[in-house]
Amino acid sequence: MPDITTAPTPAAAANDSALRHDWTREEIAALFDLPFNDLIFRAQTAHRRHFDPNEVQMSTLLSIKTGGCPEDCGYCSQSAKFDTPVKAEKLMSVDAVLAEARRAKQAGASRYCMGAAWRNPKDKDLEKVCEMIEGVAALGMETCVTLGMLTDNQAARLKEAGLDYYNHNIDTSPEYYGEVITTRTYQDRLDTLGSVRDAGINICCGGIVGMGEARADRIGMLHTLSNLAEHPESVPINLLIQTEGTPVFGTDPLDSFEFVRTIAVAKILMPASVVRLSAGRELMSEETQALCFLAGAGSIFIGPKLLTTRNPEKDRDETLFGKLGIRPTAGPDVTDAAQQAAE
Ligand code: SAM
Ligand code: DTB
Ligand code: SF4
Repeated sequence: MPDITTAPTPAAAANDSALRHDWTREEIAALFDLPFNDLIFRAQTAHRRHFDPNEVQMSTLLSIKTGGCPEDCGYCSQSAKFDTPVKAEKLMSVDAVLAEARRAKQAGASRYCMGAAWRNPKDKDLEKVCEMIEGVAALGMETCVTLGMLTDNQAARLKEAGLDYYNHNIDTSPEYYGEVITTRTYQDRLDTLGSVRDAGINICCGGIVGMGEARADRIGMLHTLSNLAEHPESVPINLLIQTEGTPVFGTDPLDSFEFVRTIAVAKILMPASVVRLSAGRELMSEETQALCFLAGAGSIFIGPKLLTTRNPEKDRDETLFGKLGIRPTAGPDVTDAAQQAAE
């Protein structure tokens, strides 16, 4: 029997509490290579230093402007470059968005995330999005938007409207990026993240796995994220949802344990960040999702739809959370008067 007080794993786990921004690819590769139990133990230990392990933050997504996007992201159902079942629609009205947000709040979401299929927002459209942000915040929910690339001024305008989080993903490693997207560069994405950070908005930034990339690319993606000057507050790890007509359609599915490993490594590298078990839960077993929570996933999307694809139904999620004893993280408080005015 090994002496567990001197075995390398608990000692290594003790060192995982400090926030580092100088991870090397070799160190990240070594984490991916750990025996599964050692990796999950370290990730869960790191998670418990910063979070209640039985709480999961719950957000709901809405596509406020669907389809017709000029970008060519090879995974996306909303690109105008591919023939997919998703048809282009106009930007939704503020009232319609707020009606959906109220429903999401009643269903238990504490954050409302609004996504638009734009390369970048026009200033006129940004004003409408600002009204949506103000309306959602007045309901007592946190706000998140993902609108494509931003200028410094646009980021400052969103901050002024009270935006809590901006989602903008690097998607994959710098090396694999060009295989998936050609219409904007990795540096474009980092520049937008810089504008969001400078404006004082929390960053939600992660990527997609299961697009045919190698483990080296998952390492490269997490290397970029963990070596940012400040870690993103939220790190969504999306499992590719395959849509017919997109270039990545037909890619071999990623092994579930490799997905769980990606969550665990993200948690060890960025222990104070909330790692989001993002797209792909609809395709996962209860057991895989439970392993993701054990690996340190601290947030999910709830509600039957993501942007254009399905997410697990409420009943299925409630059954799972009941079996696991998972509680939703509480949302922001607003005064009763402000809330009544918004309802
Ligand atoms: N148009 C904006 C942009 O790309 O910056 C915002 C919306 S976009 C749909 C937000 C993110 O969703 C993408 O960066 C990508 O990481 C993720 N995503 C999109 N389609 C996906 C899919 N089929 N499977 C998994 N994740 C996906
Ligand atoms: C993120 O990283 N994942 C979400 C959110 N940010 C905007 C989007 C997932 C989209 C899944 C495919 C769809 O529904 O179209
Ligand atoms: Fe457009 Fe965003 Fe889809 Fe890329 S991921 S095609 S930018 S909607």
